[in-house]
Amino acid sequence: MKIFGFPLSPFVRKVHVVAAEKGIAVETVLANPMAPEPEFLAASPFRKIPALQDGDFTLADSTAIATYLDALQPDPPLLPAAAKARATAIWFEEVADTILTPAGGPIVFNRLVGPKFLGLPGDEDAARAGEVALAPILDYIETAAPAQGWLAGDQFSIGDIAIASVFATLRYVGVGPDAVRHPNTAAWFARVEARPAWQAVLGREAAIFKERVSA
Ligand SMILES: N[C@@H](CCC(=O)N[C@@H](CS)C(=O)NCC(=O)O)C(=O)O
Repeated sequence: MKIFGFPLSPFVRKVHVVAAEKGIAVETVLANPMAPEPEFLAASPFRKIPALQDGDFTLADSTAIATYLDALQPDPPLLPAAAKARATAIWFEEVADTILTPAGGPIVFNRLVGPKFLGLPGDEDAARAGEVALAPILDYIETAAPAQGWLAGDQFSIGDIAIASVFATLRYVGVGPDAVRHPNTAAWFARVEARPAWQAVLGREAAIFKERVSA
């Protein structure tokens, strides 16, 4: 099974962590939406990463891919069965995808992706506007982060993976939860980072970056 994308993307990281939690072996195929290879385009008609190819089956969108992986290998479940916990897990995945990423994206693009990877000048006003947008979202997550356990309750879920995946991207530009202002969030994030699946994915990611930077 192939996953197309670049590991800096929180959506790409999310599906890699889901696969790792479930013990599903995946091959990382580096894909650049701005210079798409035909194999990637065949899997992602709108040129978004991540995309997946499993034999003759192709799929794009991290939520769709996570749903596919969860159905292929239900154990461990990443969607709680109980109504409130399941809905809460989806809520946090949505917060990550539609609230946190749009706020943090301009910071990452204008301070890292544009200047360092694409040779484009960063728009510092847009990055600062992203920081302003990010602050209340981090404060909200602090109100929801549990002193113990996970965002949707006792069970680690797709909500934890989605939010932590955005934090891992934001860390590349030095923003995100602050241990003093957001102690519960920082402790919860440390618990996510201690998981073997997370460590395996982040280790592979570090190796890819090292290779690309030294190339
Ligand atoms: N809802 C999609 C979002 C995917 C997405 O926006 N990926 C970004 C990278 S973080 C992308 O491919 N951007 C390139 C483009 O929009 O052309 C998902 O969950 O996979």
